[in-house]
Amino acid sequence: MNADQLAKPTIIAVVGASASGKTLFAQTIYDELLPELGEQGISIIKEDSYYRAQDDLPMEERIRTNYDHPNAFEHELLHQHLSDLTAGKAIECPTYCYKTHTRTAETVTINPTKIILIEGIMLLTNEQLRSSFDIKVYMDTPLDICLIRRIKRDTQERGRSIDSITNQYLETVRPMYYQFIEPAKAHADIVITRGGKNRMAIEVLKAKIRQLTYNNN
Ligand code: UZR
Ligand code: MG
Repeated sequence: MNADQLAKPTIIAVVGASASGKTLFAQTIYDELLPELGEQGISIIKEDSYYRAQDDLPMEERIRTNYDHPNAFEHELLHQHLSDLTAGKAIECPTYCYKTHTRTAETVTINPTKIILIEGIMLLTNEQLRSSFDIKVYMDTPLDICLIRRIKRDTQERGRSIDSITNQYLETVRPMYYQFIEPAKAHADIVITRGGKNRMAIEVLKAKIRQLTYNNN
């Protein structure tokens, strides 16, 4: 085994409000570096995949779950999975369905890689998780822009009505943002303005990832 295979991976967390551009930002970096670094070089994980399974709850109760609270996520499992990847073991990542509000039967195998990108709203609220991240990036997108994006996305991709989106927004998304997400900005190393298409921010992260990959620092 060479030094590269023994090297501890670098875990890069991308956090911020719902619909702030986390997925777009992380996915763009992943897509642009994958041809160069290969599947052993870089992987991507969503915190959303770790929303708790709710098969034991009827639909009326699943609808009432506060999905904008740290407890909605199985952070223990995510932490275990990051430890496994760090130890060089593959994981079976759950998949989550926003329409049925629970996990599907499938899992996705993720192999250990030198660079692990992970994105989600509550990643910095958990101390154990926080300490496993090497680079913490916060998407500081204004909340009104996030709301517009969320209305578009959730009607098109997550099967929601405008009424359900706006009710959820006032009841949980907005208050929980101020309670949990915005305060976690203090833990970030890098704060990104203007959302997931901020080209210079993407290039800066890509340059850092290349440096970590080729120079190991
Ligand atoms: P992102 N969410 C749902 O709407 N339904 C679910 O079953 C699980 C999650 C929403 C959640 C949160 N909130 O704001 C958002 N609500 O998904 C997080 N209400 O996902 O970071 O991709 O926007
Ligand atoms: Mg997302």
